[in-house]
Amino acid sequence: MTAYTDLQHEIEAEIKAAADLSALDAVRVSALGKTGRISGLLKTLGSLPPEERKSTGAAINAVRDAVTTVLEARKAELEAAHLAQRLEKERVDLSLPAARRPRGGVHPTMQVMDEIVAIFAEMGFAVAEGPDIEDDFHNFTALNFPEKHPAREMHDTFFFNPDENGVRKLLRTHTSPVQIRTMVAGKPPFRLIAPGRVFRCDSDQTHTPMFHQVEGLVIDKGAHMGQLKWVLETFISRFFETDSVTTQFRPHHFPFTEPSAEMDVRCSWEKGELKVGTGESWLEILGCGMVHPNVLKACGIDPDEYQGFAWGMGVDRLAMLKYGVPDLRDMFAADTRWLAHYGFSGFVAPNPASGLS
Ligand code: 2NL
Repeated sequence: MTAYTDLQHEIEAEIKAAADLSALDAVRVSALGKTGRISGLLKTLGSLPPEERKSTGAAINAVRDAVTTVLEARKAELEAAHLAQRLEKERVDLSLPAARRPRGGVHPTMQVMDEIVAIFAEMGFAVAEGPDIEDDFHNFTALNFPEKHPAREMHDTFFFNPDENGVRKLLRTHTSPVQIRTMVAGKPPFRLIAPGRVFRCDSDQTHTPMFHQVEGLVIDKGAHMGQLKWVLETFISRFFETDSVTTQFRPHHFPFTEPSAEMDVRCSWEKGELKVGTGESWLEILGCGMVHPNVLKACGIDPDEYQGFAWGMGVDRLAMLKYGVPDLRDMFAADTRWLAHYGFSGFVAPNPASGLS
């Protein structure tokens, strides 16, 4: 049986020499595969005299079994080596510090926007959104702006060039059109806020051509100014995280509300730092009023059945006040050093329960 022993040794040597799993599989196929060397030997059995078949068959099977055993052992060895190599290569040391501190952060305007949304959402207000590009009807006409109102003029509003029908679109100057669209599309009662960017053709120390606003609207049968006062004072108390909120309402004028007011909160400035709640100063926070009957009519709501109150506030200014940003123009300078100082973590969403800031 030396011929078989030689073959066995030859194959075993090849198995040992196989450097990886694919080389080993090639050896397996060439030895044990359908047309492999050992299978070839088994096929010769039929041509042997019957008395030799049994012993020769047993001898070939013994070679096959021996080769199979060596093959399995080498396979296990190569697999273990492969796994060890992968584990070494893909090793992660979880005790290492992060490679780099995360760059960027949540802009104070967006932080405050999220805080405002969180407070009103908890009070049961829905959040509505709409397009930045608006038309005359939703931005002005439905809001009871007289045809010749100065806010419609070029110096306040960014108008687009008129289209082929002479209709000119514009960049919304407030988020009120969002509420108009919501009222036109739905049925009262409404209780919603509309956060978003707004645009006015105005740029100086206290004005940027783009800024952010949150407006609020309540439409219901018995809505009244006492509720407006409660909603706004509750908001101020949560936003500035103080229990002692004193407000004053100064008469004002907006085309879309009647009566209209501006609301101030009592505050003090100590070493340039704002404290809301107590003090001798008043801080102007927002404008508000009872929704003008003409606005309700423009939205298909009967002013004899429903009434409402609304308000609007500038988010960027509130962010500056709450977080001590001194200059409005830095807010939109896109300076990453400024953001590193004034920015917030993107991993902590404002929540009235766990804390706003
Ligand atoms: C301000 C004043 C205000 C409103 C916005 C409003 C919206 C509709 C109907 C009536 Cl659909 N009113 N919004 C009301 C009063 C004041 O904003 O100084 N914003 C920065």
